[in-house]
Amino acid sequence: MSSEHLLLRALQGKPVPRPPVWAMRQAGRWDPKFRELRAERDFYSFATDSQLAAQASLLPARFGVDAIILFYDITTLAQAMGVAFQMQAGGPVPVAPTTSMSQVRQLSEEPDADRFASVLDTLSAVRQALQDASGRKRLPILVFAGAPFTLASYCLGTGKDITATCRFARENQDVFAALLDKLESATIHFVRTLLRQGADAWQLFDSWAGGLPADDYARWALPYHQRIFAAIPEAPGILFVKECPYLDWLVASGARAVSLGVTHDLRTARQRYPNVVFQGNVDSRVLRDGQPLDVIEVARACVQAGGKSNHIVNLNHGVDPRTPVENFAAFVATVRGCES
Ligand code: 1CP
Repeated sequence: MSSEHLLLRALQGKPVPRPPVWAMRQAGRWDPKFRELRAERDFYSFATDSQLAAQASLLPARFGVDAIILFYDITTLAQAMGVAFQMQAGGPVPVAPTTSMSQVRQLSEEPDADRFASVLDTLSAVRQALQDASGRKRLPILVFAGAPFTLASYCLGTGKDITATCRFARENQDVFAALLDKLESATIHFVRTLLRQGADAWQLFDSWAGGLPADDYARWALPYHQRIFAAIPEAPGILFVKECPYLDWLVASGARAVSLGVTHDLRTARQRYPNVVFQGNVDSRVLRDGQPLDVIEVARACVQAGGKSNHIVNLNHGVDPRTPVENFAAFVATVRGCES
C-alpha cells in the first residue's frame, strides 16, 4: 500500500483497504479532555492561543481518526476581515452587525496573513507535532472556511435563523450580494494561504444553506460554491451543507467530495453517482443517544452503504456535545475494523 494518507487516497478516488474516518466537531465539548483544556477560557482567546488550539486539534488523534481538523471557527476569517465577534451560548454574535454598504466596503477582501496569524501558528504547531522520525506527517491536516451564505448570516447577526437572513437579503439585495462577494474573495485567499503553509485538504461549510428554497439556493449558495472550488485547484475540497435536499447541486459544486446528511440514502446516492466521493452519513443522534453496540451497527451499515472506495465516513453534522466518549471511540474503531 502506498505511503499516501488514506484520506487523500480516498479524496482522489483511489482504492483503499477501508474508508477513512473523521468527524466534524471532533475537537469539542463532548470530549472531557477538551473541556479540561478549555476550562473557563473565553472561546476566542482560547482559539487564538496557538499552543492551546494545536493541543485541541490533536486530541481526537488518540481515538484513531484519519485526519486532524485545525481548531478555529468559521468566524475567524470574518474577524480577520474586520468583523468583531463575541461567543454566546447559541454561537458567535457580531459586536456590530454588518448591515450597510459602507460597512461592507470597509471589510478586507484579502486580509493580510498577520490578521489570521494565530491560525498559521496553530497549523505550524500541529504540523510539527504530527511529524514522525522520517519527517512525514502521521495524519493529514484539514482546514476549513464557512461558505459566503453561512458566514454572511453570522456577520449580519442572524446566524441559524434562515428566515431572518433571507428577509435581510430580499430587502437589501445590493448589500447582501456585496457582502457575499467580499466573503468569496476572502475565503479563496484564506484557504489558499493555509494550503501553501502545509494543510492537505479543506472543507467548505455552508451549514445553513440547506434550509433555503431552491431559487434562493441557486442564487446565494451554488454559484459561490462553484467559483470557490474552481479557484482552489491545488488541494481536494469537501462541501458540507447540513441536510441539503439538493443532491444534484451539491455534486455540481465542483467539490472533490460531497458530505451527505441523513436526508439522503447513501446507497441510492452512490448508485446515482458512482464516481463521486461521498462523505458521511452516520446519524450523530445515534452517537449522542445510543449504546456502543448501536454505534457499531450504524457505522458498519454506513461502510456497507457507501462502499470502501470513494467514501469517507463521517457524521451528518458535528459531534453533539452530549455524546459519550465510548460512543465516539466505538464509531472510529468500527470503521477502522472494516479493513480488507
Ligand atoms: O468551546 C466551545 O464553545 C464549543 C463550541 C465551538 C467549537 C468547538 C464553537 C462555537 N466553534 C468551535 C470550533 C469549530 N467550529 C471547528 C473546529 C473544531 C472541530 O471541528 O473539531 C469547526 C470546524 C467549526 C465550524 C463552525 N462554527 C460551523 C460550521 C460547522 C457546523 O457545525 O455547521 C459553524 C456554523 C460555526 C459557528 C459556531 N461556532 C460555535 C458555535 C456554537 C457555532 C454555532 C453553530 C452551532 O450551533 O453548532
